[in-house]
Amino acid sequence: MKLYHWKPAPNPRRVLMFLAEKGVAVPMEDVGQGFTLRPDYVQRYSPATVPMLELDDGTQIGEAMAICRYFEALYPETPLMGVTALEAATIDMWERRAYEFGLTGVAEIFRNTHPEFKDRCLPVYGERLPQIPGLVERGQWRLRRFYELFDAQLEGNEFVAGPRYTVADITALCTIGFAHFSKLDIPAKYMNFQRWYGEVSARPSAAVYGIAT
Ligand SMILES: N[C@@H](CCC(=O)N[C@@H](CS)C(=O)NCC(=O)O)C(=O)O
Repeated sequence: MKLYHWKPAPNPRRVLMFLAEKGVAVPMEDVGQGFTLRPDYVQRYSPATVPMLELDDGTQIGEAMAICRYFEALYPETPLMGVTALEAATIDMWERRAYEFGLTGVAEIFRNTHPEFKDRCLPVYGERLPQIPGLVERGQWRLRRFYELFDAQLEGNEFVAGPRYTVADITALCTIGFAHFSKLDIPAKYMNFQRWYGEVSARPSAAVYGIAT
């Protein structure tokens, strides 16, 4: 198998951190080329996104959480997606909120403002998709909601989904890294979020791309 990624993009980082937490090593290839993916990769995998896991029989698994779920089933030791039905549902709920409010919020702001994505506000190849200024405002709203919601959740909870580190922490941390890159750091008033961030960014898994944020 091979895991295709793009340093330091946030979505593949979710999978790399997941594997690091599990202590699982997988062959990998960085298919980034400047601000785009390499043409040979886009041709090989038409959804044209990373991460993507290709199995030895050619099966392609895209979407970060689908790939994580595959590895969770293969390596159930050190569970990161919950064991009981309630744990699994709670972790899934918070992971999706981190993705929907946090990561998607930063992506909307980033891709609709950065000059390198002027005609690619979504990962498209072979067609133009111009930036939409209104999405910047919507992204800012999503991100404000993310900070507010997660700060409240982290009051009295050690980690995002409760007492254990899970994939919900990984998606939230990858969001913060991406937000930091875009100068959209956690507002200082969110003390619970700041406390959590200090702790999870010190874990070895946070350094998968050689960066702690
Ligand atoms: N929903 C996908 C999102 C994947 C995604 O958007 N990945 C970005 C990198 S973070 C990408 O492949 N971008 C390609 C491009 O901008 O051309 C997932 O969860 O894996």
